[in-house]
Amino acid sequence: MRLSRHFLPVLKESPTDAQIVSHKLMLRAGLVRQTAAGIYAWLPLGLRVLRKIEQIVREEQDRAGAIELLMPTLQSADLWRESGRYDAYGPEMLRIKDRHDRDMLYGPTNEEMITSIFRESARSYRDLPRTLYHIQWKFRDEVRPRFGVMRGREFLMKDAYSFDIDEAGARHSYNRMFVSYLNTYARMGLRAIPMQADTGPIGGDLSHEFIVLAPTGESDVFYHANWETSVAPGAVDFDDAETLQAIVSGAVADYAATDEKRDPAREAETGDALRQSRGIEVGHIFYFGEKYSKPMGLEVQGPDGTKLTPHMGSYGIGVSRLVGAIIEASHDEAGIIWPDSVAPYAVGLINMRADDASCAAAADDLYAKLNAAGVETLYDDRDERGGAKFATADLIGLPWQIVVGPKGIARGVVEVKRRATGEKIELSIEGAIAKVAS
Ligand code: P5A
Repeated sequence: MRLSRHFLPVLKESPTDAQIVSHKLMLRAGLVRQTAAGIYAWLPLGLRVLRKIEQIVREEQDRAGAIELLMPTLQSADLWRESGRYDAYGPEMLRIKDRHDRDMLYGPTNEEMITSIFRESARSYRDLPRTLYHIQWKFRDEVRPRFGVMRGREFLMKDAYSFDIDEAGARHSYNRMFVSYLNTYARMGLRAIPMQADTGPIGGDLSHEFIVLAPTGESDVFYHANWETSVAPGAVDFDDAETLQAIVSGAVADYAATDEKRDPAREAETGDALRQSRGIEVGHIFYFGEKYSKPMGLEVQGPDGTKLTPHMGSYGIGVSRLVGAIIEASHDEAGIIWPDSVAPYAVGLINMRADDASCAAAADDLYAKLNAAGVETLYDDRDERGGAKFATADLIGLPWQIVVGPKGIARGVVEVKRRATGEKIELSIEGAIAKVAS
């Protein structure tokens, strides 16, 4: 994409209404614009990042055996009356009336809707286990929407729902998602620590939050120092219950909890390895058994002919919040530093001298070659000073910068800079393409 024809409204000044660095950078780099309190439009660059994150989440859900569908954002209040949550949910629920005066709502989550969909077609234990998910916008009328997309009112969530024949099956599904989450965040360059957590309005007695450590995070957290060096489990056998149990109980044994669940006994056990920090909740998983299936009358025929009520869990990832969380975890004074896996483009190609014919021809040629090699490139072909182009490139944080200047071109070389380290090397055109494509 040529920057001269793109829509990338960057801001020179730091916006005063933004308090935390990720929010400031998202506005400055032209990723989002607020359209109402806690509601954001995704501009082209931000949308590309959102889509990359969404795709990683999707691939890892698919790998964990979950099946994608898409449910609507608007829901009927009657569904929520079946579970008893319509009144219980409180003022965070955006309640709407249609022209026939029927009560509707903009979904804050989908436990009721998925239970009713599953109820219509699941007949026997052979229809279990199943985990279904979608990636869809949610609305929660937060009292204090703040920090940009971190705590929005409208936000994008991946929510998955598992249906199992009994509690043991449901715990297995829970564990499988647990492991899959660690891999999902690792692919985005994040270390997310699973922590025992409260279940709030979703319910149930088993729940973990996934927390990215950041000084600007909204949660107070406690964890074992081991989590600072732990790595994602990688490819594990999801169907081996023992392996899964070892990973999940290992995580819990290594002690991590949000503030509400802080336990003095565990603290004594952890000793001087106890760490306190602030963190961003990028995911939350729940096991709640029959909490929705029972009142909503979801039943299937068991192997012995008697009816059984499936045990359920739900699993959320804050897809739009992750954009902010990744920036909190990866930036410097000059701007964002995107991990390769979620970067809006892999390369920022900079023509230092738009007024120099040989420079422009070389940059055009390199741009064509990068495209042909399948490298996602943002080509800064604007009629601007080199300095302004460098500042924009650092601000928007593409992993690689390739700089085409008159002196280099005379010698047949360009400069390749790695945004994360600042390391610069001179390479031939072919060498530069090979470097960024690898
Ligand atoms: C799990 C999936 C649920 O809603 N029902 C379906 C369960 N869990 S949750 O913890 O309430 O939300 C899941 C994740 O969504 C993100 N999130 C938000 N992101 C941005 N702005 C908000 N206001 C917001 N609220 C929740 C979080 O990442 C959370 O972990």
